[in-house]
Amino acid sequence: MSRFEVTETFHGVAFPGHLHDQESLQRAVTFPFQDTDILIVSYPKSGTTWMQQMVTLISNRGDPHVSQTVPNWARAPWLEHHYSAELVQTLSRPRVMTTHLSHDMLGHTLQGSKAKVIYVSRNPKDTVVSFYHFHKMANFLPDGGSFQEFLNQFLEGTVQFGSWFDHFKGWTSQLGAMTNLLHVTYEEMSMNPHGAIKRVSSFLQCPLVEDEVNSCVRHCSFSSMKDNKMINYTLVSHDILDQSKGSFMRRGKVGDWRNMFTEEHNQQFDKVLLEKLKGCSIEFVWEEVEEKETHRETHH
Ligand code: PPS
Repeated sequence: MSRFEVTETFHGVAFPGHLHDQESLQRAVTFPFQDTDILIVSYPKSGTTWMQQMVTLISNRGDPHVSQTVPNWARAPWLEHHYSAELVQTLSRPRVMTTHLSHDMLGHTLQGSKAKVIYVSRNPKDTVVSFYHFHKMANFLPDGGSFQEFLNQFLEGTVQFGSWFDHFKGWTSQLGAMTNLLHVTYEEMSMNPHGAIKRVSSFLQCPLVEDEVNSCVRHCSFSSMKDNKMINYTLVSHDILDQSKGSFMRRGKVGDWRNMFTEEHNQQFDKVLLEKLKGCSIEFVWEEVEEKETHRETHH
C-alpha cells in the first residue's frame, strides 16, 4: 500500500503517510539511543542529504566506497520512517541516523544520552523554495498549489513536517544546554566546505589529514552528489519521485529564493520571520554568505 494520500498527525504535526505511521513515529520518540550514536537533525530541504554524505565520508576518512555503494537512507536511516526499524539493527557502530523531528518530540529521548547531534539549518527562504519544487515531484506529498499558497502554508506552519520556525527555534535553543549538539548551516557548507568538514570531523572526534579532508570535499560537491545514484534519489521509483517533474539535486545554491520571491513575498516573509524569531540569539549568516557567493560567481 503506497499510502500517498494518507497524512499522519503526530504531536500536532502532519507527516506523509507513505513514510510514517503512528507506530514508527512513536518508536522514534522512545528510541533507545546509544552514547556512540550520531544523529543528523534537520527540517526538510535544509541540507540533510549533504550532511549524510559528509558524515559518511568523514567516518570513512574520505574513502568514497560506502558513499558510492550504499544508498543514503540505508547508511543513515530516518528514525521515524516505518522501514527503518530493521535497517537500524544492521548498522555498525557508530550508528548514523537522521531525523526531521522537532526538539519538542525528541528532546526528552535524547536527555542523558551522549549521542552526537548535528543540527543542519538553511535560510528558510531557500528552504521554502526547495520544498515547493520538491512537492511537484514527490507524489507522497500533497499538491503544493501555487507558490503563494505554499508560502502561506509554510509561514503558518501547516505544511507537512510542521513549522520551520518552531523546528529551528526548538533545536537552536538547546545550543548552550546540550554539549553534544553541533549547528552547521547549509550556507557554511556551501561557502566553506573544507572548514565545515573539519568542524564536523572534530566534533565527531574523527580528525582527518589534509588529503582526507580534500577527498571529502570532492565527494560532497553538488556535481559529484548529483551524479551519485546512491545519494541523488534516482534509485527511487518514478511513481514515488517523478523525475520528469524535477530532480532531487535541483539547484544546490545559496540565495535561489531571489529567483522565486517577489518583493511582496519577501515582505510577507520578513514580517513573519521577525515576529517568530524574536528573542532568538542565533546569528544569521544567510545574507552575508549570499553576498559573497554572488561576488564569487561574478568573478569566475
Ligand atoms: S530532504 O528531502 O529533506 O532530505 O532534502 P535535503 O537533503 O535536506 O535538501 C535538499 C536540498 O539540498 C541541496 N543539496 C545540495 N546543495 C549543494 N551542494 C550539495 N552537495 C547538495 N546536496 C544536496 C539539494 O539540491 C536541495 O536544494 P535545492 O535548492 O532544491 O537545489
